[in-house]
Amino acid sequence: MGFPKKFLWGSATAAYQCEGAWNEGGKGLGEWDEFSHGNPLNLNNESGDVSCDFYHRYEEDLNLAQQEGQNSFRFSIAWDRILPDGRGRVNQAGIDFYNRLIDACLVRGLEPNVTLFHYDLPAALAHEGGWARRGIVDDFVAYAKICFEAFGDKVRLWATINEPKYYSYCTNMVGNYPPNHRCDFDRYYCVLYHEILASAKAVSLYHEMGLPGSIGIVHDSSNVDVAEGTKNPERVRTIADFFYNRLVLDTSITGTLPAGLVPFLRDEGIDSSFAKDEDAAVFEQGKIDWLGMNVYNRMYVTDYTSGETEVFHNNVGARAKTKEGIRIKDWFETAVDPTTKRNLWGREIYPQCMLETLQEIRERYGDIPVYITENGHGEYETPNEDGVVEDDDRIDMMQGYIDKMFEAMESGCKVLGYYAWSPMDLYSWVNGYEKRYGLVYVDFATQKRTPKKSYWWYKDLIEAYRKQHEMQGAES
Ligand code: BGP
Repeated sequence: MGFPKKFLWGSATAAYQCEGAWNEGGKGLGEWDEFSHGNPLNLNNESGDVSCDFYHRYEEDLNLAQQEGQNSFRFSIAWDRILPDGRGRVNQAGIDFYNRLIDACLVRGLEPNVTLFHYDLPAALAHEGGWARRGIVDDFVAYAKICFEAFGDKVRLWATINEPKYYSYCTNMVGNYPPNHRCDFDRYYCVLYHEILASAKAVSLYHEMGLPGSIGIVHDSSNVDVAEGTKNPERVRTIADFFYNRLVLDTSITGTLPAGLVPFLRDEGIDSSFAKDEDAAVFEQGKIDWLGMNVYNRMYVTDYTSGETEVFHNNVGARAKTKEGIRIKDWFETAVDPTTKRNLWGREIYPQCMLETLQEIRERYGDIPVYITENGHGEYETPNEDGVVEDDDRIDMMQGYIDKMFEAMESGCKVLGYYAWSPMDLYSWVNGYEKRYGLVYVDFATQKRTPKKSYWWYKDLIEAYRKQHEMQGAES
């Protein structure tokens, strides 16, 4: 495949994390609005109420992205702006907002890459059981239909759901995202399954509607890397892969549930009654056109040693020393590689996972087109005396991952785009605003935007790619 002539260089956001305007424009209440307004598990006591006010300032942010040389912009639609009650009554002001946003992208040469669900469930649906209720599948498809009808003539890149696995993991295992269930395996698999079913139904509807674009799903890339010295490497790999990847990837790409998953769950005493025979046809008809991969880290695992099931997670940054991971009794546990760097929230920084995850996708699933829909680095940051953030760590980190992406492309992986998370600083789930990811610094008190050093690095990188590959007639 090599280097495509038209590569999408973009950046990615999500509605709740950047829009603000939580109670404007006819928006309904979201599960995250409720969580952020007083739940004691909202550890940093922050909310997306205002964030970087993208709802009002999107033109400025898109101008900066355009001037940086980007040619695509990833954002999500807030379900509760379109359907304030989750279903039924449509909010025209919400439709109008996203039409303005899409037009503003197009006029700047930014291909909109639009995600339908990025964690922010309407509160009305959350109260009914959220993604654990099978009926949500049809609610999601009805919402998707409204979006396809309203924006489908202009949007050519759609994603159904952002990180179904990570969403189910945080809402049901870690318990840090609402509705805050902990180590609940029944719910973890049930929510994940419903998301995948809803995604497949929406994909098949999109294809039936004959719209001029393509549709995918976004997975948080979690390639399983079994630590050296593991006694049962094959068992650990299979179980960890069932836990992290297979339900999303096998089902969305090949149209069939991963062989052996349901019997495995049954044997392990996990409720698998969510899986119905009639779903097979839905999966078969709902195969994605492309795969989005949010690449941050690998899953480095080894044999389970001892102790009860426990999740290790850090939403308070340098105030804790927790390394991210999990121990699942009798299955596997996260291994610690002391030679791998970590960010201050305890997550590995491991560029090699970009190469390994892309090669694994190609080996398993062939030439499915892939977009790196997110990659970025969270940091505490303060501008220097000239008002500029010199974010060399972010530049090093992202350059390292991009080099590995190039290596994967050279080896034949079909990668069509890369999106930096995020164009500007925005809300980081539960972490609040201290954990910054932007290429542009946002002073949240004044809403002033100032490009960081990484902004100029990304601009140069995009320009260099274009010179090298687009102008010299690389493969299209
Ligand atoms: C991804 C999410 C994004 C974003 C990013 C950074 O998993 O899709 O929404 O938040 O990770 O994560 P965090 O903000 O938790 O550090």
